[in-house]
Amino acid sequence: MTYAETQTQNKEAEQFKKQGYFHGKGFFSVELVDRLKAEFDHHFRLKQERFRARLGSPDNRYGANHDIQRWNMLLPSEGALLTSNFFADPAIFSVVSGIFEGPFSLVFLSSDISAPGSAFQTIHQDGNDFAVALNLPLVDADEVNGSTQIFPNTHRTSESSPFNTLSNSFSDQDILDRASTLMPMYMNVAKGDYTLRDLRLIHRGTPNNSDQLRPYLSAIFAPSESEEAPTFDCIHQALETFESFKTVAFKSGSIKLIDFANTFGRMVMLSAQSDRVKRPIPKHVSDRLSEESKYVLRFAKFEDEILQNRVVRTSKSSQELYATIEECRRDFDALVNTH
Ligand SMILES: O=C(O)CCC(=O)C(=O)O
Ligand SMILES: [Fe+2]
Repeated sequence: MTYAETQTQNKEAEQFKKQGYFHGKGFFSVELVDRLKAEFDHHFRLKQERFRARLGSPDNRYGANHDIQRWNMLLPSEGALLTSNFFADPAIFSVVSGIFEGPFSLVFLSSDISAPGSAFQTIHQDGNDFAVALNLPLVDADEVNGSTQIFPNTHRTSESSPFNTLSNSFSDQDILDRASTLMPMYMNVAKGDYTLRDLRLIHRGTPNNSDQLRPYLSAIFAPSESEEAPTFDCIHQALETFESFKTVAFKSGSIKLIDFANTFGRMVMLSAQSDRVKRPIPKHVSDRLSEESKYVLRFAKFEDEILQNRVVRTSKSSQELYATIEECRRDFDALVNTH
């Protein structure tokens, strides 16, 4: 990379730090996006069939697995969705590295799909903790099919506070109060664009009034506090618990239980620092990953032992996760009993 290019990417990171987002326009080729979409569509159809076979047609108020007519789907560990290395494209990686200024990892390689009939979401932050979402829209998105609405600058605690990566403590009500004095902006995107968004930035999904799905690929990067992780046995137990919560929650149709289950799943993957434990990365796939991709995926499970053994799996990390599983099981049972 030339010096001039480094400077440009630092500007992108600076813009992100100031505004809480960055919009890269016309970055990926439309051919690549169409190829990713063809694979995505195939996997999403299978996901919906699996969902219905296991849990019945989603007759909860959401009609989907995440929110009203909104789906989340983790991407598979195969095909162009992984081997295109889109999530760690060198130029994007350089911007993301400039934002983190320290170690980070790819915790979720997922997607946000709003289906026709989705509604305005409650205005929210995705969490109080700093993390970065890379979105790659698979279709053009605007006010008709529901691009995401954001409230610029709200990832910082106030207009005058500088960017930092500390967690904030805004409650749901604080977020609504803060947003009520500000103007949101539709982040309209075209195929080939990408966006980066601070997960603390206040935002919401908007209605999809078209007759087509509006899928965004989303890669979520989080700071890596250490290079240690729980054992795979422990993570598997946590993921089994997640599956059992989902079965109970979706069969009950209770939004409270569904939200609890989904939040638990996110927490497990965050503590594992990877969603690629039940989806190990085959050798023929990892052989096609770039150095940047291998770096961000270092907490994933790999068939290739050298790649897999880069992080230390300790009993201390496992014990913390086991304790959380127990606590959440008790909370979940209590919630079930009140229904
Ligand atoms: O898909 C979108 O436009 C935003 C969805 C979102 O913010 C969420 O589900 O947390
Ligand atoms: Fe969100």
